[in-house]
Amino acid sequence: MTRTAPVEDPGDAGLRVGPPKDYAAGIPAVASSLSHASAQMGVRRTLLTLLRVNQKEGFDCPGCAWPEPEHRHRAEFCENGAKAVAEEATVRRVTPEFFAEHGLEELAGRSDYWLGQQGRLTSPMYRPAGGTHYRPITWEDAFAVVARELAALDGPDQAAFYTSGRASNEAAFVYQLFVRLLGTNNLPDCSNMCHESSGSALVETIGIGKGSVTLEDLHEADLILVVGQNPGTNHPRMLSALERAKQRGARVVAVNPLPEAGLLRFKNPQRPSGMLGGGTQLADLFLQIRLGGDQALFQAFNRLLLEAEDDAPGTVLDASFIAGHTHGFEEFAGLARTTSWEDVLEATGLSEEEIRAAFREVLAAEKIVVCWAMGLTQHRHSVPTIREVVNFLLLRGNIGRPGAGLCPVRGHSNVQGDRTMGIHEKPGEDFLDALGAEFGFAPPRHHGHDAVETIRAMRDGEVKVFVGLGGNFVAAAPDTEVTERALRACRLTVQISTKLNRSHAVTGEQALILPCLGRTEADSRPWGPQLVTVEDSMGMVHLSRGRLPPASGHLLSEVAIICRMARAALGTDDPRVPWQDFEAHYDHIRDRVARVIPGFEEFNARVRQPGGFALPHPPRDERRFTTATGRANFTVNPLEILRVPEGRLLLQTLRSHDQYNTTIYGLDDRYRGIHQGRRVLFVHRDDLTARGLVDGDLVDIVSEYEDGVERRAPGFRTVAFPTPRGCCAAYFPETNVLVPLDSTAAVSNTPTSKSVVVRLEPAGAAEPTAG
Ligand SMILES: Nc1nc2c(c(=O)[nH]1)N[C@H]1C(S)=C(S)[C@@H](COP(=O)(O)OP(=O)(O)OC[C@H]3O[C@@H](n4cnc5c(=O)[nH]c(N)nc54)[C@H](O)[C@@H]3O)O[C@H]1N2
Ligand SMILES: Nc1nc2c(c(=O)[nH]1)N[C@H]1C(S)=C(S)[C@@H](COP(=O)(O)OP(=O)(O)OC[C@H]3O[C@@H](n4cnc5c(=O)[nH]c(N)nc54)[C@H](O)[C@@H]3O)O[C@H]1N2
Ligand SMILES: [Mo]
Repeated sequence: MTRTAPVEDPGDAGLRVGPPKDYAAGIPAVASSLSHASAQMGVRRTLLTLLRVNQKEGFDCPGCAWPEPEHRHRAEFCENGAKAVAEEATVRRVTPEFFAEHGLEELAGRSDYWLGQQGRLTSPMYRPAGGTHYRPITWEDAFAVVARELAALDGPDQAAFYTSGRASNEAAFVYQLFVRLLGTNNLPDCSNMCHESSGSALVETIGIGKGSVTLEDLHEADLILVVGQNPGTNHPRMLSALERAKQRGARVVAVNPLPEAGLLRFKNPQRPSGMLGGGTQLADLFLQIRLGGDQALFQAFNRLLLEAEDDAPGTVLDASFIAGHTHGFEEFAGLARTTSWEDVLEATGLSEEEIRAAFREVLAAEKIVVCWAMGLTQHRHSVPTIREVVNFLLLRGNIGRPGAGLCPVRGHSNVQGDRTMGIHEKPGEDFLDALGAEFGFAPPRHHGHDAVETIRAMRDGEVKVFVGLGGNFVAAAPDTEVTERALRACRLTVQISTKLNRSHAVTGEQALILPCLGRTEADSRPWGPQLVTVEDSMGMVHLSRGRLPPASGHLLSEVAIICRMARAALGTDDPRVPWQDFEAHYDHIRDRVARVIPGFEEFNARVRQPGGFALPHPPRDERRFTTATGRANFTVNPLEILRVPEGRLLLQTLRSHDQYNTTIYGLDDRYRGIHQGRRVLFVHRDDLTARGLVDGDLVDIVSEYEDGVERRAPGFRTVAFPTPRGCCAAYFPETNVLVPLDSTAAVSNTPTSKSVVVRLEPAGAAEPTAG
């Protein structure tokens, strides 16, 4: 197979900035997905592959966790799903010769874009201590290295096992089993940096950390609030659901600091008329809120609801729901009534009239759904903010009835399933009891490290072996310099991956790359082709079956890699787990899942029914709340206002249209008018002027934090942009260097990637730093 790798890092030399778009999708989206896919796969492979995405006999789209509609269009994929597939089904290859040619030091100096463009990993590779290059290793020897280094630890808590949300249910289940048999709960995962705040707030208030709506609920809603989310780029298929709801008369209110194209208007590429016409106007109202202002906004709504009820008793709140199903109303209402407009206007940056206009939509709606993503979860006060969203829905009984509810929109395609399978550093007692009983062992009960705690532990020499089941921990984690130092301090780092990324270049003393099959590829085992399962954002479990021939004859499935690693580490004569049966036929794994995890009874049979099956969700299904009080909990959350010192800005780090987290597909961000560059900083024109800057100036972004450390991201081009005054935005992972490790959300410990206090300096003003 020939490698057609791009020769050089293109850098930002060709950066062009145009006006932002006010609509998403349409013909440019179809054209973009096909051209990107053809460049990676060729035309024939593109068509054959894309036709299988999310079809009943095909594979689950590795793009995002948005659920499949029941009646699928022949092309139920979107521009960004197509790019995610092309990225995996590419014909480019990273071979042992590649690693002989490119040493670790060189790789560490390459951009994420360049690394990803090299193609699929093909063979297991090993970097011995002190080695400058990776060299080939057999699978058997690779597992022996892992076993040796695990055995050399003082205890199992000196190892950490990361999971990224693409791992299948089957891989996740055997992975956590292996880790707990070793004796640790050190299972950090991408959730810790993503929707952990949602899980924390929801478990406490409704008893389950998952959203309470189905796709049908969205279609039936009267009002959908889309808060802190950019679906046009990150969940494009959600736009079809919003469009459908609108056709039934729903109203949509978007709450976002940025006028994101997909929130404003949508041209549906699945329908010919949608490609050409003006498209559907999606948002009826757009609240351009300050970063971190959402807690105040929902508190204002809650106060207005209580007042409206006072004015017309018995007509606004759902008194019987509140009395019959909730706890803590009086205490909550007491504080809510004292919410001050002055605080609300300061925190949100909105006018009272704008908030009252949105409130009229709220009052007019019988059934309300609130959707949210990273704009709500990655702030210091994210958990109180989401609790306030729950209060808002509880007041009118908008949880557990059709057309209404909570809709945290998940990121990775199986991140929710991985948590269901036990990927959790703080597992529940019931889960551990069931796991221990099934496999005849005593699982560790003490909590393990989450992502941020894992970085600290590696930095401090307390964790010495790091294993990553997918993902790109080095680039996804905050405080890049600290994280890189932490990983370099390990004895061994192991990455189970499909594609080359920064985590292969920044390694421990020894490092292993274990290349695995992707979703699109056929997983042939002695007992026939294997299927895996995933759970979408709305708790539907279904099959995924790859068809393409594997990228290389040396690849193993994730399940096979974990089972063999477990056998090597725990001993081949360990009778507790039939790792070889598990690896040979995944039905054996599913049989065990069925016995350990509630809701998976008859797993093998039910998941083979068309469309799979829905997991139970007590609040949604029967208005049952498995909280400490046995009811849905109203909560009291003192308002937090993010105040920024004089002359500073609040920076949010977000995704461009041409990336999947740390995977950079290309250098355009079409909807925001950016072409051929990524080091851009979106700032309000008046904030530029106030600093003596103009659009196009080159600046360093310097983050300031209470630890006194100054973190610097050099060389960003300013772009005058319609963002609220005092707020700015730039892409991750380039700006992760600015997010302080210790700056995390209360309760969930999620890095505050959406509120970093920064100042701007003319580029190059500071002394150059080493590295
Ligand atoms: N194509 C593509 N799809 C993806 C991904 C990808 O990288 N590429 N990533 C996947 C993953 S893992 C995830 S978690 C999701 C992420 O999906 P999103 O959460 O949509 O991703 P972000 O780019 O982080 O965008 C955050 C949005 O919230 C807004 N925002 C920021 N701060 C605030 C705030 O304080 N209040 C409000 N109201 N809004 C705010 C931003 O302006 C932006 O529109 O997407 C998933 N899908
Ligand atoms: N500053 C800032 N930082 C953030 C965020 C932010 O908004 N701002 N967002 C956070 C969020 S929401 C998330 S979810 C994390 C994402 O963190 P991660 O999930 O760790 O990162 P990804 O970039 O999604 O991982 C991409 C890599 O996964 C591997 N991969 C892809 N498919 C497969 C597969 O099928 N199997 C295996 N084994 N490997 C595969 C490939 O090698 C690829 O390079 O980043 C977080 N970091
Ligand atoms: Mo995520």
